[in-house]
Amino acid sequence: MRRIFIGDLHLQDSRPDITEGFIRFIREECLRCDELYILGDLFEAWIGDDERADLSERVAWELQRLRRPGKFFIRGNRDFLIGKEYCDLAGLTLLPDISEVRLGRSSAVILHGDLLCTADRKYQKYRRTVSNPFLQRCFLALPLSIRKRIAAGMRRKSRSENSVKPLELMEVSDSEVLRIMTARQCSVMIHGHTHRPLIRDYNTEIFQANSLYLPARRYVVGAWDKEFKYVRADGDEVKLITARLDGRYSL
Ligand code: LP5
Ligand code: MN
Repeated sequence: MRRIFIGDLHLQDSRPDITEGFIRFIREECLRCDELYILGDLFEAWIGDDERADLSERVAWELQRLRRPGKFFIRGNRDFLIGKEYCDLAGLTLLPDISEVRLGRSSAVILHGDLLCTADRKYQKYRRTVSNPFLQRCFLALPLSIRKRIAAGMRRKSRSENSVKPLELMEVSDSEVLRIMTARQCSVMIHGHTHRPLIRDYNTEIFQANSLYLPARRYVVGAWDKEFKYVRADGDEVKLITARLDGRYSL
């Protein structure tokens, strides 16, 4: 069973090269896999399923006609408003923010990754606020033009705050990583969000459901640009692959 994990594509009209690269990836790489997991931030910013934009419709169409792999989606901090309507259009199964997938002998916990940045108190407080269903309903009831203006204002504010935030604050907290992996009995974690792809080994063994202890290992997928990194798992053989938008792949 081959599974592919990607995230942080940040698809937007100003980067048609990434959209084309993603479509190529779907048509070539994803055709050879059984399951595709999109770990959030598929789009640069999502203001509601009712915004019928050419970009998101094209992406939905390409994903929908990809018959073979199962397609799963976890929301990111840019597209947490993606709902059932868009997922149905794209043939995506919407998964909870923290989910699990079995990889051969081990289990993996998968998530966008923003929940792991617990040192960034201000962000976590903001996240709790915008996760409020009532606030989301009020936002979605606004005219699209106003929603666009608010989203642009939030992006500006986020960019300006991030430019002065210390990097340690925006990094994931290892204690939170191990807390989640232990609680869920998953020796593998796969996420994105930080845009700093890596493989991190921990000196901690995690009890697996099948009575095995396996060392904890965390994989971070990268943001999409001319080059990007994604995770491919064949059974429990997991690799972080470097790929290019033009379709040339290497390990
Ligand atoms: O996204 P990125 O990489 O810049 O930074 C994130 C965190 N920032 C965010 C904010 C998003 O970028 C905004 C996306 C808009 C989505 C669509 C709108 C839907 C609205 C629905 C309302 C119910 O997630 C950033 C982290 C960083 O990752 C690293 O982890 O640090 O966190 C922040 O910047 C949080 C700030 O500290 C405070 C939040 C700024 C927004 C405040 C609202 C102001 C409203 C202004 C309106 C005109
Ligand atoms: Mn993110």
